[in-house]
Amino acid sequence: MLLTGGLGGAHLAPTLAEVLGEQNLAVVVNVGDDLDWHGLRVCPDLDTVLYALGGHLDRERGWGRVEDTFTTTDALASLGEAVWFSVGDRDLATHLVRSQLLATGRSLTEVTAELAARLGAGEVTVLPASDQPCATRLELRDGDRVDFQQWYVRDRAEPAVSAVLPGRGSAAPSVLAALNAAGAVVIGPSNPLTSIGTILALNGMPEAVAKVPVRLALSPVVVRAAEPSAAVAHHTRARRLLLASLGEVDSPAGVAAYYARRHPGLVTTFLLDYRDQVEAAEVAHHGLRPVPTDLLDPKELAKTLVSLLRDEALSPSA
Ligand code: FO1
Repeated sequence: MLLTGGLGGAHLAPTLAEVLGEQNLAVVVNVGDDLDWHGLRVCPDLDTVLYALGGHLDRERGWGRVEDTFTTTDALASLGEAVWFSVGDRDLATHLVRSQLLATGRSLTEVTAELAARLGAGEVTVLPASDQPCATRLELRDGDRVDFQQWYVRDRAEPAVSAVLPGRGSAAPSVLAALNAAGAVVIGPSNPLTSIGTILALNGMPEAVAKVPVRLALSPVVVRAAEPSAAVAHHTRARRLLLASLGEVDSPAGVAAYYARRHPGLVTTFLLDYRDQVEAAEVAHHGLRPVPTDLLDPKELAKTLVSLLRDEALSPSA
């Protein structure tokens, strides 16, 4: 099983699907970034994972659909609407279908399965972390509270944050069932606070994850490598600012320390990039087993995951 936000998961989910076989992979996706936009339920992280699995993701931008147009957004602007959150015309279709299916009373889990089938996401099971709306809010240094997307998009992740306030909600029943049956869980290379932290803040989630025999996490940051793309650059800057605001360090050792402190014993093995292996000793110091690999090469990463998932599954669980 993979726990993920948007961008990080978009790269890892297809790789894990290849390594494990689509029918053996369930992806639990953060729903804290979700927002109601012009009466529609928009689920950025779910859509990023669904689009990545279905081959529709605009990887350049890091979200939305390839070759999308923004005619509707332009028309909204001409009608005097705020368009700081701009939605592509093809992407809009997904929000219309999701909102219409939700209006029939189906759960977000059921609606996501329907969308996954229609978007050609294959046999991978894509699960919202919760079926309840539990949008993340951020408390700013100046005392204001804003929704995650307001901070991340409208305010370009600039305001200093004093606290991440995960939405109140419970882990979706299908997530708990999947975790109960899982042999391994991989915590994806997503924002440890606003993507992974929000998943682990859901009622029932930490206990369920802790029961999974093999528990790996991937560093969301490769400090000693060039920025892969412009889209990731904003993502990285936002994560760095957020972690710095909260006194955390945006480095493999810093993220390992965060997981060890906030969720003691939850993560047993921590994958960091070989370019950052100078930090391996500090990761081990926090009680996580460091495993250097090439986080920027999906093939290399897949090989490491296969050997880890096979070895750890065979060795007595920690
Ligand atoms: N990110 C932006 O920086 N600007 C946008 O206008 C924007 C629109 C948008 C629409 C749909 C969607 O699924 C994602 C969108 N994103 C946009 C990205 C979104 O804020 C991020 O994908 C996550 O929420 C951060 O993890």
